[in-house]
Amino acid sequence: MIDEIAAISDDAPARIADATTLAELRAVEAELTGRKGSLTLLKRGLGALGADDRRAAGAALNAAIGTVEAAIAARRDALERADLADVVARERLDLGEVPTTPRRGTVHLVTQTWDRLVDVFVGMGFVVAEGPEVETDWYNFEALNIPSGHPARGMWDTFYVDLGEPETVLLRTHTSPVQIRVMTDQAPPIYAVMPGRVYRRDTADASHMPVFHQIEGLVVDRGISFADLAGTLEAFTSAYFGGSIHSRLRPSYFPFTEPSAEYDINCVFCEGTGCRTCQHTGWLELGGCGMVHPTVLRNVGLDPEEWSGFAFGFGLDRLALMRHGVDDIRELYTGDVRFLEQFPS
Ligand code: FA5
Repeated sequence: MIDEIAAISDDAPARIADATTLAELRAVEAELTGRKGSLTLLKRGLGALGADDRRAAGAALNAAIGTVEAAIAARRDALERADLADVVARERLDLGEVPTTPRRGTVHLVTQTWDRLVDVFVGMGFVVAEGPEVETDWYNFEALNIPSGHPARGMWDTFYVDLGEPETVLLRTHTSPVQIRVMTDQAPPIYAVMPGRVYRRDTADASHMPVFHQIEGLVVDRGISFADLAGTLEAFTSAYFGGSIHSRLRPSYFPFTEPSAEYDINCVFCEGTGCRTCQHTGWLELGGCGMVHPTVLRNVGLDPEEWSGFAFGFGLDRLALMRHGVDDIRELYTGDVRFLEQFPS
């Protein structure tokens, strides 16, 4: 038996060292010291030996089992530590390294459009002005020649803010009140654009949102005519959409301009041949414009005999849709990354 113990003992260290996983080590352990392991079986055979041999073999066996158990424990410890190191390496979240390959977001298409429009108009000599989104009735309606009870108020379905006198504070329905603020704050000549967010009680559909954006334009100087308005808008159209798209002005009505017009461009989807988006007219409506009404000039203390001007107000979101050939305004506001990432900034 001593020889058998020696043979197993000699073999054991290499077998234990060869186990490269905890599962392999458990198998080796079972083969050596498990219930049916070789050393365990030898131990069971001790009873058959004579007293002297039993004592000698028992001592050798206990020593061998002790050595094997210690080697297994050491190997288990090493494998467990390696396992842990592996898990740590695999699950490591090195926050210090994240910014080296970050997933970059992009500027939202509406913001890109806002910036681009401002760039085009600044290039044409305009300055940029902004006004508050919560307005008073005076700026949003009265000063723009839309007195209370005027049927034109129905053109803009309004959200009122429950502050002060009923229906005197509201979420602006257009960027036109910023015209009044600019004319009140500075003397002509004025060449300004005013981008901003506006609110209307409109139901969302393919071309409407209750919260959207406009860009207003205002020119007040001596001797400004309708030809200046038409020329400015045509120059803007080419600069923003490229040379193949043209503008046209169609007679319309706004209380704060006289004469008034709708600003249309060739349909960017069919380039004027007629399609579903342009309702087969070949034209898309993007905003309103006209010559600043004499009453509006008087409301801000300007003499209409001395000063004249033009104004326009375009749907900024719709300009974005037309430039990029998107046919549903709601796409801009769902926050779907698959849509947004098509417009890298
Ligand atoms: C106005 O808001 C006038 N203030 C424009 C103006 C300014 C006329 C200066 C004359 C002088 P209108 O309500 O038509 O006009 O709106 C202008 C543009 O805003 C529309 O042509 C359209 O492009 C956009 N628009 C209007 N309602 C919505 C909406 N619910 N969602 C998205 N865009 C809209």
